[in-house]
Amino acid sequence: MRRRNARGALLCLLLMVSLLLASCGGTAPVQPTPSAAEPATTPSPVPPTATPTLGPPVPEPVEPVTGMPQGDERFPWWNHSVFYEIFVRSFYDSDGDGIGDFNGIIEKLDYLNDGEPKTDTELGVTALWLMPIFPAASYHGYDATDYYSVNPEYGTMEDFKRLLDEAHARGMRVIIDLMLNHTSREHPWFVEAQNPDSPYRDWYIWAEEPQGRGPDGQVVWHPAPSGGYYYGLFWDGMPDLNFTNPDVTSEMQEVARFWLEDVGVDGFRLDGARYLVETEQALADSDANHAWFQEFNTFVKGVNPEAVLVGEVWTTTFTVVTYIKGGELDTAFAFDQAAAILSSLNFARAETALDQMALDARLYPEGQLAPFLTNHDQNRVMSELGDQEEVRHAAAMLLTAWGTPFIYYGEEIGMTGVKPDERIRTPMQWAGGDKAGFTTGTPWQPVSQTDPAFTVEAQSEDPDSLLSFYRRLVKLRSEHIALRVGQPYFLEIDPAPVYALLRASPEEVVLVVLNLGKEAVSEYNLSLESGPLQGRYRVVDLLGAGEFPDLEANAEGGFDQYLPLPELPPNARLILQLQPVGR
Ligand SMILES: [Ca+2]
Ligand SMILES: [Ca+2]
Ligand SMILES: [Ca+2]
Repeated sequence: MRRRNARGALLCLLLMVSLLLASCGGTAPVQPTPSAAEPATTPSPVPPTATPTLGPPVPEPVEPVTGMPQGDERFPWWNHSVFYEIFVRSFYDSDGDGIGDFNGIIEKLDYLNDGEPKTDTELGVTALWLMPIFPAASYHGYDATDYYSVNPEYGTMEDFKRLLDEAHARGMRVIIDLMLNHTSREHPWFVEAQNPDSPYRDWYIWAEEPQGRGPDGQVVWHPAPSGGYYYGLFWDGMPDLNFTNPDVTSEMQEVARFWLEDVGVDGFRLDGARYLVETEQALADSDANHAWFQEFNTFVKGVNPEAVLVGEVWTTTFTVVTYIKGGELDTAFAFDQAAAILSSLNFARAETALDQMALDARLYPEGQLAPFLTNHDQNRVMSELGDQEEVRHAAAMLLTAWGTPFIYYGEEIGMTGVKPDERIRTPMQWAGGDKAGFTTGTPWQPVSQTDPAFTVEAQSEDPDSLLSFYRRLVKLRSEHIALRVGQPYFLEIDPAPVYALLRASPEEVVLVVLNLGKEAVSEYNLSLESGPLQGRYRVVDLLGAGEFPDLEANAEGGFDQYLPLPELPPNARLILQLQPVGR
C-alpha cells in the first residue's frame, strides 16, 4: 500500500501558507484550492519546528490515492476507485471510419487520467468499464458472436492489450462487459444447435410450443429456424444459453479465465445477472442462479483473487443484496439509489435520496454497492434533470456516496440523450459541430448536441464548467479517504431541500451539505443524534473558500444544531472537512 506522508505534507503546506499570509500582511483570505494541497513537491527550506496550528485552516488530503488504487485491510481496491463507463463505438474514432475504437480510447486516456500526480487537468477516474467489446451482430454488442476475440470494428486484440497496458500505466484498471445469459442468434453455437443431433443442441433452451411469458410478462419463446421454439429473454436476437448444462458453465468459466489470464482485464461487469438459470419456480433470481454465481465467483477468484465482479441486477435493493451477501457478486449497481437521487432533485426533497441511501447502507454488505446516476440503458441525467445546478448536485451526491461510483461517459460535460437507446449512446462531444471532434469521417450516429458549450473543448479550461466540477469532485474522492470508505451517517435534517451526509473513517470526517432548492434557506437544522465524533473540529470547505464555526461533538459523538452558514444560499454545495482541534 503506497501512502503519502500526509502529516509532513500538511506541515509544509501550512508553513508555506503562513509565509504567504505574512508577506501579504496576513489579511488576505486563503483560497484553499485543492492543487495547493499537493504534497511537498518543492522542498521547503523551513525546518519543521514551527507550530502548524496557526493561521486559517486549509484542506488536508488524508490517505490520498496515488497511482493505481490499492485495497486495504477492510476494503478492496474498487472501494478506492472511481469508474467510468465507456461505449467504445462512441468514445473516439482514431481512423476516420466514424466508429470509435481501442486506439481512439488510447489517444484520449490522458483526458481520463494522465497518470501524472503533478497535473490536475484530467478527470481523474481510476477504473474503466468498457461496454461489450466482443464481435457481435448488433451495434451495441450485447449479442456476441464470439467470446474469444474483439470486435474488428474496434481494433485488434493487440490494440486492446495495448489499451490495457496504457490504462494500467496511468493507474486505471479496466473491466469489460460479460454477457453470459445469451449469445447472438448468429453465434456459431446457436447456428449449429439448429441440428437436433449437434452437441450444441443442449446449449440452448427448446420447446415444442411456447411455455408461457417471461418474468415481466414479455414474449420469451421465439420460433426456431429448425422448428419449435427457443427461449430468449431479451429478444429473439439473443437466445438464452442453457446453464443447467455443465458444458455451458465450463465454457463460460473458460471465457472468464481467458480474459483475466491470457488478456489481462481486471474484472467483469456481469450483464443481466438475474437471469442466467431458469427453474420451474423462477425465471429470475432462482436459487440455482444464486448457486451458479457462487461457483463462478469462486472460479474467478481462483484465477485472479483481485478480479472484481460487478453485477447488473436491475431490481430492488432487497433482491440485489442477496447476490453480494451470498459471495456471488462482489458489488452491484444501486439502481434504487440512482432513481431516488433523480427523484430527490426533481422535487427538491433530500429525504428521497437519503432514505434510500440509509436503507442501502443498512442492507448492502459494507460498501459493496455501486452508485451511479444513469447508464447506457437510461435517459441521460442532463435530460432527466434539465438543469445545470441539479446536475451538479447529482454529481456531488454520486461522488461523495458510499460504495464505488460509476460515471457514464459524457455525463461530465452535460451530454443529453433520451431513448431510443442509440440516442443515449451518441458520440462523445470533444468539440462542437456535426463531428463533435469525435471523428474526421461521418459519426456512426448523429451527435446529441452540436452546441459548442457541451464539449470537452469548451469546458476544459473553464474553472466554472461542469467538467471542472467533476474533476474537482473525483480528485477530492481520491484525496480523502473519508469520501471513499468513510461510514455514512444520516442526520436529522429539515427543511426538505437540505441534503446532508456525514462520512467518517478512522482517519477523517467529512460533512456534505447541499441546498437542493432554488431559494436561500435561513431556518434549518442539522443534527446527528449519535456518531463517531469526539471533541472540537475546525471546519474547512474542500470545494472552495469560506469561514465556518467550529463544530462541537455532543456526548454521544453526534452534534446538535450545527449550522455551517447562518443562511444556505440557493444551490449551496459544501463538502466540509472536520479537522480535530488539539488532538
Ligand atoms: Ca474507427
Ligand atoms: Ca494528473
Ligand atoms: Ca437465462
